[in-house]
Amino acid sequence: MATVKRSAGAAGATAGGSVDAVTVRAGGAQEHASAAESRMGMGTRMFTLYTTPLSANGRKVLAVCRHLGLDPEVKLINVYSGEGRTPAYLRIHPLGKIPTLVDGHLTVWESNAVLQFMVEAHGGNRLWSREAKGRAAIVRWLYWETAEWQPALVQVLTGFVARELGLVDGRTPVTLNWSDARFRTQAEFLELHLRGREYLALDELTIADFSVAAMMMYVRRAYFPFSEFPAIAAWYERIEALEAWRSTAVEPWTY
Ligand SMILES: N[C@@H](CCC(=O)N[C@@H](CS)C(=O)NCC(=O)O)C(=O)O
Repeated sequence: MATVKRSAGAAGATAGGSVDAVTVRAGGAQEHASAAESRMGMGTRMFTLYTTPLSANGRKVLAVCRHLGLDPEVKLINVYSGEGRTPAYLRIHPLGKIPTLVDGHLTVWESNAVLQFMVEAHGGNRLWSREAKGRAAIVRWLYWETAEWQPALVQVLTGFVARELGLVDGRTPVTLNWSDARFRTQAEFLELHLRGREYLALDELTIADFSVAAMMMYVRRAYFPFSEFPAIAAWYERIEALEAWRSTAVEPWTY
């Protein structure tokens, strides 16, 4: 979520959690590159991910890595405790946001652009499509996620997420307005699309599913009106059943 305020110390200790399942290494890049290359085959280039599984945008890239069996160097940046604002990190991403991927001289920010780069450059086009029409079917959901779905959910969830991360006084009242017009417009759109479908963009799992599911990691705890949206509920259960999804969950988002 983009708008949760930072507060020194909050939630920092939880950043590790089960994310070691996606291989967290703070060691030297060269050393890790050789190890990764020997595991992944000749010619596979190592990359570095700056991220945190505490956030939806951060977790989506970790889950896709896990699903594809990619083994990047992961540097955990807890943006909620100010780690995105250090001079060292601001040199990598001047906006201080995560996730950011660095591959040689290339730096990629924006989580959905990171997903696209990972599947093309490192994932053998799995969770992706080699056809222009297939790619268009996927990419429209990536844009929709950034432009419509995430902002709609942020509007409902910001106070709640801030409280759960310990960024605001625990006694601050939190309103979860699932009647919010902007949310309902987008949720009804998603619900209609998912009726009769297993996955969002194609007949198989793609990065569109990981992207759109990412913000859902907050909602089980936040009384999302699943009974009104049965197709969303069934689809999200399919995502939750994925090992890649489960293994990248950390407190407080572990249900
Ligand atoms: N649209 C961006 C949003 C990135 C973003 O706002 N990340 C949040 C965490 S989810 C962040 O780093 N916030 C810290 C800050 O804004 O200082 C993406 O999809 O990557």
